[in-house]
Amino acid sequence: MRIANYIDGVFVEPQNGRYIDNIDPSTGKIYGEIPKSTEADVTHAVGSAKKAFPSWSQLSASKRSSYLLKLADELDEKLEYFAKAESKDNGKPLSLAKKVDIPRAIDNFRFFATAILHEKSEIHDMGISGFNYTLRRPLGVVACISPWNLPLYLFTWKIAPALAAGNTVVAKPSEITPATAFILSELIDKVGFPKGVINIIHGKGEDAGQPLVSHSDVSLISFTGGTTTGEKINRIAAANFKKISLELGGKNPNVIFSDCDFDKMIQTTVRSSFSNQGQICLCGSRILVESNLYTRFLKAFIQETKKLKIGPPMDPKSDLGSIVSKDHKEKILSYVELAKKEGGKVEFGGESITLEGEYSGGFYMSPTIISRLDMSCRTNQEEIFGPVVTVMPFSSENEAIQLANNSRYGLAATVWTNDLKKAHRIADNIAAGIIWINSWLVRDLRTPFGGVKESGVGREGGYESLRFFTEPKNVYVDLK
Ligand code: TXE
Repeated sequence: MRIANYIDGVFVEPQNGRYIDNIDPSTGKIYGEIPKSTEADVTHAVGSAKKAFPSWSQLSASKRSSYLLKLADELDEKLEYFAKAESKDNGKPLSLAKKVDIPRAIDNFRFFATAILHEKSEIHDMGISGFNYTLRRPLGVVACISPWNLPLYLFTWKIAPALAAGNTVVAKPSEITPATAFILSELIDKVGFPKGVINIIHGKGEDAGQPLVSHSDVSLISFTGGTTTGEKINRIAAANFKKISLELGGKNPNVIFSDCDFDKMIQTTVRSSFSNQGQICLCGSRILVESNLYTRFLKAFIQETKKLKIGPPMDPKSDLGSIVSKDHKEKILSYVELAKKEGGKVEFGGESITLEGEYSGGFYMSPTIISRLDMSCRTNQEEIFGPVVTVMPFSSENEAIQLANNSRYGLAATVWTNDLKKAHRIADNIAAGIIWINSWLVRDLRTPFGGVKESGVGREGGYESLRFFTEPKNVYVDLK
């Protein structure tokens, strides 16, 4: 697969003619080429988005909606094809891509395509003296930068509301997983979006992402990725007064009380720990268990984790596929070594796994459970972003809250208890943007999504997204 940039409605090579290898993580082999775009390509893309902005922003909401709905229908028809491409590019089980990633990308388009049909303006009435009305207008050219863990899911989570609100877009998917954004650009072309409304640039963060977020004609940045990258981008945005939303890392607590529904909790905790090989910013990586349940929990959790099958992503029997890249697998395994040095006990897993035959060069590892660490160690403070969890006991509600909040991150948390009052109390006291009580990863696209502390700035989702991708303008009319 030779990937091309999509700029001004045309598939183009990077101007320097250079490419980087695209690696299939399930085999470790090169299977395609990705443009190594630079500032010249970004300038071209931003210029085309700028040219397209006046007419796109002036189209009626229903016209913009119909383009997005057509795109959703096209994607729906090719769900299987996109799921296979996602699984090959990322290493995630095909079953997950079919059930979660691609359906959610379709939903993103449908949700925002229809949400804009119901938008209305606000009026603040001042009686007989006058009134205010508030217009919400698109900003212009916006930059959408997405990561590799949920490639099309997060790419569309940004471009759908940006386009629906009337902005034109330059989007950069992760260079580690560019395939589905590329084949989406083929569908965008087929649907016939006006030229320049959506431009997709491929390449590395420093070569293509940085010039994009720095460009003076880009007025808004929506970014999901690592906290260090987010900090760098935030500095650029601040110096240039750009509107910004940052969805960054997490080190989410999963707080389990002994009065919970044990079977449901165990099944869900296995998923919240190891889905997508633990490479979801919402995974619960610090498991806190009430001490009177600790031994029973650990035994059952290990028993259920043992049942997970690690295998080729395309195999329907695989629960875990491969880690996204060699570098990332090495990073995860280095944290397992660190955990041992910090006094942790590997209760299960912690190993690199080599499959047979054509998959022998793939990046596989076992789901890993570590105990006996305290909250202050690096293993419990730094985002590992892999199939590695720690398990710790707590003896009171207050201690659970303290441990949960002992983190520089604050994205999500899960609470397991059948005591309704306690559940609400804990939800209120944990510093995080998203709390699930007796569940995990239930997503309603209308709800605000994002984190506190080093997990990010701002919220996206539902009307939060439509507000983020527009600028309010208040107009006062004097009647006196
Ligand atoms: O992410 P990066 P990486 C975490 C996770 C992971 C770590 C690093 O802990 O180990 O981040 O992952 C683009 N200007 N998460 O290195 O670099 C880049 O090309 C503009 C959590 O893969 O943040 C890609 O498109 N753009 C996370 C995107 O930023 C830049 C998901 C994300 O890449 C850039 C992924 C720059 N200077 C990783 N540098 C989550 N919260 O979901 C890079 N990029």
